[in-house]
Amino acid sequence: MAANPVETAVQPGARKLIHAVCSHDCPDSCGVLVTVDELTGKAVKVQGDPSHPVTRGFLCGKVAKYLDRVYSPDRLLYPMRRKKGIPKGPAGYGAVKGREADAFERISWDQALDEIAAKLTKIAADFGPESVLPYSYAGTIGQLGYGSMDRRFFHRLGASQLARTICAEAGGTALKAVYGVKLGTVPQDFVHAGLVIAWGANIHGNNVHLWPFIEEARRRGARLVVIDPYRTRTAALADEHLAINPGTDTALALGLMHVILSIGLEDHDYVAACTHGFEELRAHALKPEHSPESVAKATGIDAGTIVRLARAYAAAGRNGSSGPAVIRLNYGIQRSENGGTAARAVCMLPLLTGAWKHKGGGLLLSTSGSFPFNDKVLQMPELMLASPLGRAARVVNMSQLGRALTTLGSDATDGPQVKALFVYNSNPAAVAPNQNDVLRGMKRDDLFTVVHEQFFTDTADYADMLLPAPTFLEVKDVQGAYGHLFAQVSNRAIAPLGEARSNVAMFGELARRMGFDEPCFDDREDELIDQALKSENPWFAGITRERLEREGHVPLQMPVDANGDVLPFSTAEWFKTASGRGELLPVPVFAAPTESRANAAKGAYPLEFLPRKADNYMNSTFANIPLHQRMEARTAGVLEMHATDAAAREITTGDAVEVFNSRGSITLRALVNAQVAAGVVAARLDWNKLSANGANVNALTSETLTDIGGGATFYSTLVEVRKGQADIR
Ligand SMILES: Nc1nc2c(c(=O)[nH]1)N[C@H]1C(S)=C(S)[C@@H](COP(=O)(O)OP(=O)(O)OC[C@H]3O[C@@H](n4cnc5c(=O)[nH]c(N)nc54)[C@H](O)[C@@H]3O)O[C@H]1N2
Ligand SMILES: Nc1nc2c(c(=O)[nH]1)N[C@H]1C(S)=C(S)[C@@H](COP(=O)(O)OP(=O)(O)OC[C@H]3O[C@@H](n4cnc5c(=O)[nH]c(N)nc54)[C@H](O)[C@@H]3O)O[C@H]1N2
Ligand code: SF4
Ligand SMILES: [Mo]
Repeated sequence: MAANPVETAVQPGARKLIHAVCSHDCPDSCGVLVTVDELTGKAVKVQGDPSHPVTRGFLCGKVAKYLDRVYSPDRLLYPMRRKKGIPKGPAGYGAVKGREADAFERISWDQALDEIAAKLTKIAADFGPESVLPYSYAGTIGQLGYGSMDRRFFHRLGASQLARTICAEAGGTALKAVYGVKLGTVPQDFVHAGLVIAWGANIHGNNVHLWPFIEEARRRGARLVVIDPYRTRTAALADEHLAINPGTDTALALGLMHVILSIGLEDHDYVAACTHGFEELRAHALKPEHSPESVAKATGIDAGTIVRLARAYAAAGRNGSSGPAVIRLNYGIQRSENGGTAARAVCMLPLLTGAWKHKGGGLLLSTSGSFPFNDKVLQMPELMLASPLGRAARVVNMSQLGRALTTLGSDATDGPQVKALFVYNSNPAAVAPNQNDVLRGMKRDDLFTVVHEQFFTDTADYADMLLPAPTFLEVKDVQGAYGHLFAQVSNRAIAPLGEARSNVAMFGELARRMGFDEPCFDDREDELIDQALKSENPWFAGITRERLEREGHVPLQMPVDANGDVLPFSTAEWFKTASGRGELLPVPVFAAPTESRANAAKGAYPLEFLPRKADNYMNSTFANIPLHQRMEARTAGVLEMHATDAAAREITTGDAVEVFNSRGSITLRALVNAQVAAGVVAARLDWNKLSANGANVNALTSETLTDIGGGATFYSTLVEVRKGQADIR
């Protein structure tokens, strides 16, 4: 239809407001209002949606200045191919920041897609389709961008499947083992709590939209207790900080149970109605090895404190004067060798006290199970049967990428060697554990690597083919959340920059070049959103694309009690376990991580290392943005250590230090402070190429997997530290 020039003429200065959703890997999934200049089509402002009950009109420090990222001069804007003869890795451009493009030549999308299709077709024919490995995580958590057309593509190809374990699998599996479903306390209801325990949860840094509800609860008299080996911003602002020894949370949870059960503070009626295995758990928890005195030895928290916390926890919500106890458990607890068991043990605590019965009580790890998105229709795993494999493809664990790229295929039983790596939504060169093996694998000349990215990340340095990706302002998507209960549509606010193409469009077009002729590869955003929302589950009743487009965010239709409140696990109907109850079996057994001081105190690497997330970055995202670097300056490139450990090594603040173990070595600058206890040291995740010797904290972490869920064990890492020779930047 011809445009009417009168209607489409735009007045200078005219603005429109578009509702989008922050797609970063954060529990808060904020509603974002984007102001767009209609004449230029440029976004001029982002703000938190004031009408969203959890966003409440503000954004975190990382996203408040988002236009710095969207319009960064460093954005990847065109497809590029590695120049012939240029080696992979930062050496390819002389490792000079800003010279990355020198290693590549610009090509058209047509050329790029044709070449990638030809390469993947040949590799699949020569080595079997499982020699292609997709690698993606949560660059975007929009349903479509995270996993829809990409999965269809790789399923139809017969590529290896990726087990996406790197973040939340141990804890998520643990939560489901106890409750059968990933649900938790409604975040807005935290205002009614009388005791908030942040357990392995850096709320102020990683989940800031929960904070105002906790502050409100504290104004009404609640206490905040933080259980974290590191003195986070959250811990510094709390009423009490318990600096637990890393990896000992199972012991603490059992110690709390010991006190509660020995005094008989459990809620008998709730336990009888809603749990399974109580008598076994009770007998186990009451063993002497779980007494406060024994637990104090393992955890480093004194016995009196354990008794006090247990009593306060059990009493909360019962005496009428204060609100109930709520635990904000987060994934920090499960990045440890026995982290799955630890999460399971903590998840059992509110089952003993019946905290779930009260508004604002219970536990929140993730609410993602509340969103019945139709992943099966979005991802179509049945396409694997239409692939040349004709069966389900092998599964490769993303937390062992180094192994996958360097040793997989050497044994006839584990399938072909990985010959093609297709990376999107992720920066594995920086975020995957055991980095030296990862990079050794990525350097392989016989590995064909495609990277779909917004920036020249550490992973882009190893690409054969680089494709430009959009930010969330540039694509339409639908999103749930793992920290609230609102479904949202994210509208496209601005046209993609340069030649950026969304994950959906890119994989759809690549499928055509590969000759995949199923109609599903024609689906685009609106069709996929409709499919995602098509659900029999009543919690999605009345939630349609049109409604989300109109209203921005819509609350899930969750069951409510007589007062209209959503109280998960307040009654037995909520549990989705095999027993139909809160599952207390098998009883959680404490074992200190193999790689911890408890087992290696006199070994070569005596210090426990916390390779942490930065408060002002999102994993490795934002690490290259100058504004964020300035916000993070105090701790970037720094090793935080206790005075005792520093003195023993003749180290003082400002010294260059080498942090090392059998896997690798990095250079940092010492900061002697009280953020960690003696025996523990901490540093931040950054880009390798922005770090002093071109390697970040993951040069030290291992590919050991968690006890449950096959997750990564970043926080079970032993190191030694010595004063460095060289002066560093
Ligand atoms: N600013 C910012 N926000 C983020 C992210 C980010 O990188 N930066 N990342 C996002 C992502 S991907 C995720 S998964 C979430 C994660 O959010 P969180 O689960 O809060 O993540 P972590 O920071 O890994 O861990 C939380 C805390 O656990 C502590 N911890 C480490 N080991 C142990 C232990 O053995 N026991 C106990 N009790 N605590 C321990 C750490 O010191 C840390 O302060 O945050 C999201 N939000
Ligand atoms: N040492 C240590 N390592 C860790 C952690 C830790 O705490 N310590 N945390 C772990 C955890 S919890 C997680 S979740 C992982 C996170 O690992 P990743 O998911 O790899 O996270 P990011 O580093 O944020 O990288 C995401 C990349 O996706 C890109 N991206 C964003 N949107 C899109 C898009 O629409 N399309 C495409 N193609 N790309 C896009 C971004 O530019 C960014 O470079 O890291 C893990 N690694
Ligand atoms: S990163 Fe989290 S807190 Fe920040 S804007 Fe995005 S969803 Fe909100
Ligand atoms: Mo994560």
